[in-house]
Amino acid sequence: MRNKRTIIISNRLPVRIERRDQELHFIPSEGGLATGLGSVYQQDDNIWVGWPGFVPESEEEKLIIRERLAELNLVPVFLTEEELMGYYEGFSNEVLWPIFHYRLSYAVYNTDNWHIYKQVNQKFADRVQEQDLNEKDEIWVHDYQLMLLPNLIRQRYDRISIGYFQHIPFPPDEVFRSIPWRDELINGLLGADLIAFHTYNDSQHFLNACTHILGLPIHNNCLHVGGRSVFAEVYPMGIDFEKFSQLAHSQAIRTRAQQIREFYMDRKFILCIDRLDYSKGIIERLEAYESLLKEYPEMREKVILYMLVVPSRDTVPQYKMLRDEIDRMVGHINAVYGTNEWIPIAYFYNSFPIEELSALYVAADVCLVTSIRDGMNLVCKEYVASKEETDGVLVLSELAGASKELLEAIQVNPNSIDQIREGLKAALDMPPSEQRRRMKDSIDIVRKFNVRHWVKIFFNRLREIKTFQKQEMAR
Ligand code: GDG
Repeated sequence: MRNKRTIIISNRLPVRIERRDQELHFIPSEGGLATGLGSVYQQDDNIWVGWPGFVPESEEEKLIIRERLAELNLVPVFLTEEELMGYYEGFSNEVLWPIFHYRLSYAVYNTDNWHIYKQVNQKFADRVQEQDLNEKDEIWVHDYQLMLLPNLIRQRYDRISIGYFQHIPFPPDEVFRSIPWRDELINGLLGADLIAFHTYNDSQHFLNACTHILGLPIHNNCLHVGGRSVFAEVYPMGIDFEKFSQLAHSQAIRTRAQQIREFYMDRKFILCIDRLDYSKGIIERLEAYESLLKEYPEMREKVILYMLVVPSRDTVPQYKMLRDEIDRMVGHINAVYGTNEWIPIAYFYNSFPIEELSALYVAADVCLVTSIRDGMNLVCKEYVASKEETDGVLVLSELAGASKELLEAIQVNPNSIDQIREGLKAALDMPPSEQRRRMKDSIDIVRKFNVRHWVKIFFNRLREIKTFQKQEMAR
């Protein structure tokens, strides 16, 4: 009898494939999830199943990719351009993403895309089944692109342990009700034994949807589904604290941070890093920055807003419009307030290596996060982890999941331009002793509840639930 295996499943595999000089190159991802789960999927016979982020040109290329990925314990689910359009761009990003971020008017309900979403979830389930699982194995499904998968796996394996983690918010049940296929989505998740979210509110919204939409009875945070107990719980995700802390301490990064500060003439350095997304409040932040320059003219030439926006989903119409609007506003603010000696905003629509990100975190006097909705927001935690040696202040949206943990940040409502402006002003004026006191508390939290801790407590709980279910069945 073989040992127990763990199978991680997410939309994207933790690797990037590039075709250069007619050869395929495999670049491992440095993302937080990949680091946190690295110790899991790289061990023994464990695997990670997902889309490799690449559409092969031939069957022969598929075979090469499959073999190369197998060496890394990765199993690819190949998707066609049509599947990607319907499942990823269409259903995941034009229905689930806007609804789960409370943007009802952005949703585009298209039945064909829903069918493709179902078909792709089935394709993932088929690929999982080919892995020769047994009932002792453990499965961890990640995120909203795969909401139907837990139940598709459950139909084939009665007793197997299945966990699901949702990285984005879960909206109030009346918002969720807008989706025509909401019952199937909830039933899909209920195939799992443990359904986890970043915040208490998200888990409560999910439980409310189960009772108000499907009429399921709940006992505390436990649902009874076909004789099985299913738990909805809260596991706020952490970051790889050690990595960001070590980078921030390294001489190379400190030198680079110093160069950045000198380049911007030691002005007060406000940093924003986000993917291009309407949930991140980028427009609101630009309005607040303009308002700061207008209301406090003495701040002009004393500050710089360094804004890194990482390209994302820019074939979806709302994202394209957002990008145009950002271009327009940055142009407007720089043209109206800029001088020969000073450009108020340094804006980059690009992606930088992690070392450059780390140098920016070290250099920044203020990190400004203005999400209108955010499951967690890891950028603010990465900033905190980079601030053991240098001063800095975090201005954080109270509508990002991280606000429930980072209570010493200056918290603002991102829908209020006045609150963002005043939060920013307070951060810029904060005495160093207060900066250190507040940052120390935040560092302690981010260090303790890091990504490895998150993975550990999630699996511990999944095992505890399995034991509980076995005892329940024996009764
Ligand atoms: C979703 C949820 C939740 C950014 N620019 C570059 C770069 N990054 C990295 C950051 C950070 C990550 O991307 C962004 O994570 P966030 O959490 O801020 O946001 P989402 O991408 O929307 O993530 C979110 C998260 O899932 C986890 O559950 O917190 O709420 O929306 O790690 O460092 N990395 C590199 N270059 C860049 O230019 N290398």
